Amino acid sequence: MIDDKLIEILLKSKNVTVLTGAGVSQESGVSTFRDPDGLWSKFNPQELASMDGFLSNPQLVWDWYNYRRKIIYQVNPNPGHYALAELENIYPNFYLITQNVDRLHQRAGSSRVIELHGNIIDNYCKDCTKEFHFDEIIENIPKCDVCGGLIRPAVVWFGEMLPKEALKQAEILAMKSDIFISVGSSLEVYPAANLPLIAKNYGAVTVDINPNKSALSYYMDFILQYPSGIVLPKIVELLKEKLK
Ligand code: BV8
Ligand code: ZN
Repeated sequence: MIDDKLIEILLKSKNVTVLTGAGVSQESGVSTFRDPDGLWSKFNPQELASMDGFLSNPQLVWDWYNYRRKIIYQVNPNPGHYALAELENIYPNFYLITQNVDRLHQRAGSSRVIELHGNIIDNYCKDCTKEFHFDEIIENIPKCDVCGGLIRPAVVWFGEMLPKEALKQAEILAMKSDIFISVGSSLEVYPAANLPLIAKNYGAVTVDINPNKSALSYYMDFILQYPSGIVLPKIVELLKEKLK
């Protein structure tokens, strides 16, 4: 499953960077946008996850995020999340860049996490950006108590800029990486999908962990077509054996 050469390279690496996508949460039961669930499959996620979609039907978009929040509140991190948290203990210069909004990495113990697309737990007012945290699911879309504006989830929608600081830090990490590992991402969403290319251009060894091919698999030095929940714990186990 895992090429000895990859383990050798990992053992020699100092700056190890991982970029995760929705696939890493799949084994926790958080399906990606293409939910088999009939309720949402008739909507195009790219429309729902956009300001236009929100403005044209705020309650529908709010319902969609509530549907996803309910799932996230019921699931747990999987072995892939925990393995990534372990890598943080093995490498002082390990960083985790995620496109995911479910905060499962943090729940698995990862602390050096860069969220490129925000998170689905927090909210803020669309007009005055006041932040709102709700302990339970609010069925009807709430309004800001300061300016009356609609409250929205703290995610980055399609067509919205990514948080500047997070993107800058991610690009610098990509440039500095000895090895850059993409896990569970189709690598179709930009600018996140630029990161493995930046890493490669700056000399990193690149790895793609995805049971299917991603948009950039053919660029990668190593392709591991297995579920992340299987292969990441295996990599950690092999590293720990060698580091004993
Ligand atoms: C921006 C938060 C400037 C919301 C998300 C035309 C060409 C190129 C780019 C563009 C274009 N038109 C517009 C753009 C820019 C656009 C973009 O990239 N569009 C793409 C779709 C073409 N990007 C943006 O809009 C970004 N902003 O660029 O601002 C700008 C402004 C205006 C106009 C242009 C530019 C903002 C992007 C952020 C969007 N927000 N999420 C929410 O979640 O509701 S992105 C959303 O998609 C999620 O974050 C999710 O992570 C991501 C999907 O990507 P993946 O994570 O890779 O997930 P995916 O489902 O695709 O793939 C999962 C993979 O897992 C699969 O490959 C599968 O095989 C694998 N898998 C399955 N099981 C497992 C597994 N892997 C491992 N183990 C398993 N067990
Ligand atoms: Zn407000």
